[in-house]
Amino acid sequence: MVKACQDYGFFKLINHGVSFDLISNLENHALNFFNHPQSLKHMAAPPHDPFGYGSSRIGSNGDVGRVEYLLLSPNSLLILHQLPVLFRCALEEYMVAMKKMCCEVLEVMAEGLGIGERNALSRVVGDERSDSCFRLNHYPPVAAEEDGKMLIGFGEHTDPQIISVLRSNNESGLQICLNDGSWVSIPPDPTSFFINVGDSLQVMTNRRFKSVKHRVLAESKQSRMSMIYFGGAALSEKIAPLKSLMSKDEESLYKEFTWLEYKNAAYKSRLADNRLSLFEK
Ligand code: GA4
Repeated sequence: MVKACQDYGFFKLINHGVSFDLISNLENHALNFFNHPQSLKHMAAPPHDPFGYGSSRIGSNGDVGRVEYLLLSPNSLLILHQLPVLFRCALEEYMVAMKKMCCEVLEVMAEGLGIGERNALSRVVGDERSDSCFRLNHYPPVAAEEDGKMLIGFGEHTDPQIISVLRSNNESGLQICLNDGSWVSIPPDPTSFFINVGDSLQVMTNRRFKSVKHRVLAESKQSRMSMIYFGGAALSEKIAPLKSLMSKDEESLYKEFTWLEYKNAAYKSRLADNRLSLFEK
């Protein structure tokens, strides 16, 4: 796991123990939601709020993609009462399972990194004030006349949080960027999860782990759906290299900042920007 995070910032998680029923129950509710008419879906989009339903636009700085989505936080779930109760229950249950899984993965990572304190990373995401969010992305099928064109579903970017846990249906599209700049397609696997190292974990490991650049191409003749949990820190948490990981004379490669500061900067940026460069020493 440590080697994968160092070399790619990405790996596939198998034998994760999350029940398939929990996953497919949420998937069914989500597909049902995306099958509703556009006008109805837009009712689940509070104005000036990144959360809720969105289509084509990603963030508020001019990025677009061939995707529609629901972006949620545990709190926004309470406000979006337009969503059916059973859908909200499925979302809540899934988010709880993802938070637990993020913590387990982060504990294994800490152990692999040789950090004595097993919860040095997991306590940040496990904190009850942690600012995590969740995204359902629905990529419509590509029409025959569009076949062969390179259509961008979700443009290249790194995730700002600590780790992200992605699960998709059996349709392709996800690609990750390797060190040499080449793009590699990730074969879909609906029974597994894919873990991305985010910008915050790159900082917490003083660049031992790499925040992975990834994107989604719209290339499938069936619709692709992915669900991603972004495990983040509490707003007031200082994002800095773990002392227990640093060798004697090692210095932090980053200026000090809180997750709130990083998040504010991220929300002002364009999707493909290198957000960490602002905080490098
Ligand atoms: C990328 C990872 C998550 O999907 C997200 C995205 C967020 C958004 O869609 O509102 C951002 C993007 C993401 C980073 C830069 C800004 C903010 C869109 C955008 C252009 C929810 C997140 O946390 O950062």
